[in-house]
Amino acid sequence: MVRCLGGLSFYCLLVISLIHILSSIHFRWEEERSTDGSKWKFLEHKGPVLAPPYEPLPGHVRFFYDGKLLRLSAPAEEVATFFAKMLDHEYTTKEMFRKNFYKDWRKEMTSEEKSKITDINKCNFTEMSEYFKAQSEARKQMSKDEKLKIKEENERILQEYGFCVMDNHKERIGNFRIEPPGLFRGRGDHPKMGMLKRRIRPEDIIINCSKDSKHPKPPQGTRWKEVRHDNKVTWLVSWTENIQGSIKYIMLNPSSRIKGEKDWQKYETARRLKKCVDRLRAQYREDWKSKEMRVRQRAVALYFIDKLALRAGNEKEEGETADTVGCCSLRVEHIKLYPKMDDQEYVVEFDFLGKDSIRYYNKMPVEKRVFKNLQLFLENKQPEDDLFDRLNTSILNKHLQELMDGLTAKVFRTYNASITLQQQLKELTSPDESIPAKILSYNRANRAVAILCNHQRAAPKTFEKSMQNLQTKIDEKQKQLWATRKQLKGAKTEHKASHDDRSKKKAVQRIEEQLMKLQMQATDREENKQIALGTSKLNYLDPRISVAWVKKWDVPMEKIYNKTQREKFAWAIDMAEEDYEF
Ligand SMILES: *[C@@H]1O[C@H](CO)[C@@H](O)[C@H](O)[C@H]1NC(C)=O
Ligand SMILES: *[C@@H]1O[C@H](CO)[C@@H](O)[C@H](O)[C@H]1NC(C)=O
Ligand SMILES: *[C@@H]1O[C@H](CO)[C@@H](O)[C@H](O)[C@H]1NC(C)=O
Ligand SMILES: *[C@@H]1O[C@H](CO)[C@@H](O)[C@H](O)[C@H]1NC(C)=O
Ligand SMILES: CC(=O)N[C@H]1CO[C@H](CO)[C@@H](O)[C@@H]1O
Repeated sequence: MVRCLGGLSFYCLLVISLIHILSSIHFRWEEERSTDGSKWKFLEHKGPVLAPPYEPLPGHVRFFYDGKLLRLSAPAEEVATFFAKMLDHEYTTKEMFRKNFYKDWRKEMTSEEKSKITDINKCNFTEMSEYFKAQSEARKQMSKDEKLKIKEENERILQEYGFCVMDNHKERIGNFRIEPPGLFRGRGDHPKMGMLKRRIRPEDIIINCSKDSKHPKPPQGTRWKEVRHDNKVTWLVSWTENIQGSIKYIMLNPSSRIKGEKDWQKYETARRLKKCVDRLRAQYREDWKSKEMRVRQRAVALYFIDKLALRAGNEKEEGETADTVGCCSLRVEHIKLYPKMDDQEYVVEFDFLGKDSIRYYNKMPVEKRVFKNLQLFLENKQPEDDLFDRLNTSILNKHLQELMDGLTAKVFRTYNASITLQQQLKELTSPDESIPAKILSYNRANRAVAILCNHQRAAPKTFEKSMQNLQTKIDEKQKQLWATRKQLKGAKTEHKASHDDRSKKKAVQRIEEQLMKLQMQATDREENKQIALGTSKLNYLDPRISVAWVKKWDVPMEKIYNKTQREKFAWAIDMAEEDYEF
């Protein structure tokens, strides 16, 4: 403001009055977070890196329509190249994709082009496609020097745009590049597949920064849509994408101190584990054969953490005195080995008190090498001796850090819980089922995860009573349905006015729906008797998986997340698209 008053340009006045107008508008994000107060006092950044402008194709790359050469105008050519780049992909054979693409492509054509090009099946994109393939081949063949140059240029851009100053800290910005235009893909048979994902121009972009900072400059001859100064949010830049109409943000890198984003970081770490988990597994399997006892113990402990989602040590709450253990503090008395049990070989039985004194009991067949190692670890030990005598929590945690930056036992849990939820949701959701049925499927997926994480509970005391109440409601609804059906039949035989007939029919339908909803609720409650869903939901499941699922199937968000949870996951609700993949 002070800075502005010094210059007192028209632009500054405009910005100030804009702020006054905007400050009266409340956005969802802020409403939910308002109690947190302001996120920063000073914020300065350089704005986004826009997608590079379109470079027209060289003259020798031709496009044919109905066998005849056709020179396209730059806007039409650009959109055609998006299609050409995907020509080898199955997408471009899909009817829906072709139809959506063609419709949006026509919007970019000149009227002459529109009159000439009337059938997408007569378009020949082959040369364009070949050209892009050759280009990508050439990129692979680049010399070291050329590669280095590109790397240096990227580094320069990172240094210039990749950081902001928030209060007294220089913070890394997450995704400061704006996605280039292209064709929307979507998952499965998305009805919008093939549509043109438009180029984001400065005029689409809203900038958030301090009044008294150096505002980012739009490219020469353009202007930003708006410049705002809102310290209740941590976004630096936002725009609305045209396919789903959702708002996109540029925000700080997970490494920043901002709260909420810690959560994000946690799940990003779990996603990094996803990428290297195969390597880690290969490594610990190799280590089972090590000559060193401490390495073997470490490797078996890691296997438990990976496969059983055990905690690393006994992270006791302050004042907790119960004899609880984690992986590293397991004692001989906590496991039993069975070379053969029922139909299975090499079974390990675990029985101990874990965090919060929740009993962990599990029988699991393990690999032969693990079993042999365990036998070795148990040799000449008393029941109260440590199973892993050459290991403690700090050694294990240090080892995990070396394997992957930020890796802890908890990351394995987060990874496994999240990936399991995603798989289960894919498996259990059928596209045609009703919303209540979808919610039941969601809760089932969530339950699979809770069981995996050992989030059990005793059945609530009120369980039987509340089940009975629900059953009474179901019985009443059932009677009501029969009665209404009967009336409808009666109306038909008496040739009553068709209007009455219709409203009876509607009533039957409505009651049927209500009945189904109650029945779903009963199933859900019964299945949930001894499982606590809250813990995994709040701590181990990447909320973007759930948000994406909700958006994909048009399920109301409040059926999945209650108010507290929606506040906690506001970042995910704003960020995740329906095609988000963990
Ligand atoms: C498309 O054009 C290429 C030459 O650019 C030609 O070899 C090919 O036969 C054409 N395809 C069709 C279906 O006309
Ligand atoms: C997750 O944990 C379960 C049970 O411990 C295990 O069977 C499964 O292989 C794990 N999944 C992944 C992807 O790690
Ligand atoms: C874990 O073991 C290492 C090496 O034996 C030892 O230096 C360290 O103090 C131990 N840490 C704890 C917390 O017991
Ligand atoms: C939302 O659910 C959590 C359990 O995950 C619970 O602790 C909390 O009280 C609930 N909040 C509201 C507002 O219902
Ligand atoms: C990038 C951006 O616009 N971020 C925030 C700036 O402030 C407004 C409210 O004034 C928020 O809606 C934006 O999310």
